[in-house]
Amino acid sequence: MALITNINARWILDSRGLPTIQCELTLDNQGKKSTGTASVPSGASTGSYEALELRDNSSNFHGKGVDRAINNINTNILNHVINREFSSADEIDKTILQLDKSTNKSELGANSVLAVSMAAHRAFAESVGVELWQYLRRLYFSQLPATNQFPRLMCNLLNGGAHASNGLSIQEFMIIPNTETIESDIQSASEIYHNLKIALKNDNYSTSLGDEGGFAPKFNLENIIKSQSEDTEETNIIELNPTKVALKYLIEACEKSNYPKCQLAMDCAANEFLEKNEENKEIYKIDGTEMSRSELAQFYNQLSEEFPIISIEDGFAEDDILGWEILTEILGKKINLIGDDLFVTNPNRFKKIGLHNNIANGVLIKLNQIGSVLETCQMINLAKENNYITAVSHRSGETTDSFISDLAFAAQSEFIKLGAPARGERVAKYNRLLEIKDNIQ
Ligand code: 2PG
Ligand code: MG
Repeated sequence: MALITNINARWILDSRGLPTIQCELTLDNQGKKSTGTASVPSGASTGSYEALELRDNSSNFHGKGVDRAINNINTNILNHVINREFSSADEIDKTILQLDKSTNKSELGANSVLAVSMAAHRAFAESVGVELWQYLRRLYFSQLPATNQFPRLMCNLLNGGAHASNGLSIQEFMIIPNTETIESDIQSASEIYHNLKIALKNDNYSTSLGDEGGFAPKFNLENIIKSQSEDTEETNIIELNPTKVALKYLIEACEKSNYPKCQLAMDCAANEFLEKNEENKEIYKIDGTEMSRSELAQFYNQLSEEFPIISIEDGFAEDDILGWEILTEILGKKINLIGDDLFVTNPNRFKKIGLHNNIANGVLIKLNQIGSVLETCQMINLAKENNYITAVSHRSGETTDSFISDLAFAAQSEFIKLGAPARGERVAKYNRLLEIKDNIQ
């Protein structure tokens, strides 16, 4: 049993220069003090079914202040748990979850609850003298076979959608390294990233970065059409789609770096390019081309035949069950179809939307979509029980907190999605995986 002796939250800046919450929680275990510190991330392309991120909506920080959320921690939450004894961190989560009677944590804010929850898990790990991943594994994943398998990396090297202003409709173009060890996977990601930079520079594209540290070039459709039409008489707009150009740059960088086995993935974040056309009909508009549901599914199918794509996330919008059914029918047995905005790490939504309709075959796992470590781990276990793969993920707005690396390893998640191997808030996650590897050797 350990007594909570202090909780303190403050604002810090995240990777987009916006405020987020950092929280410290101190436990006293028979005189031994342990403090856990944690910071919460924040999304840009958020699904509408995510738990509520409480912002002040006042004149501070363009409305993005977190004073109300911090106040909820330093008063409401603190008053309920201070000087109380707990046997484990999930007990703290259960107590705090009872304080918010809403269905989406709109009373306390998912950012408030999560900050305390993550800090509590770190403090408990410290208090029993184990690494965070060991603590999480014991508490939530003890039923899993004891292996030290690392998750495969999803490294976002080209940014588009809501994470850049380059006009690319697809949000994330990722590589999935395919070497023997976590160290060489990370090394390959770094080498490919740098070869990609050289290739973009050589072709006079910008090497400025998007929100997740990947490059954000503006592929100019007119130039592409011009250069292709010199070789061929006919020009097929789909053939010339900038999405394909992006994938081509990725695969060429893999080959150039001598990693021909490296695989690819995309997060389409399709909510962002679902539009109403002139007839008020919903269509998907990718890089200027309007597509119906079945055209879009065929487009993905074609891409996955042309490129070594093994995973597509949010290929259809969060409410487009029919689109997801078509996609699952066409590609569900061949590649990973991951639901992010679709499932929002929410066990109830996963059951209602995923299991009920038998759509997708993977779940993206984001701590702040549901707002507590306990519920996140419940979601991971539910996915595993139903043979859905999991990908533990960062957010586009991040801090140097590397909790997701411990979580992905503890849960033996098939994948971890962690941005480009560049910029402090992204490399913190890569480097924590290296640290874990070193510790278990
Ligand atoms: C996503 C995430 C992370 P955001 O859509 O998967 O890559 O982006 O945090 O902006 O929702
Ligand atoms: Mg996503």
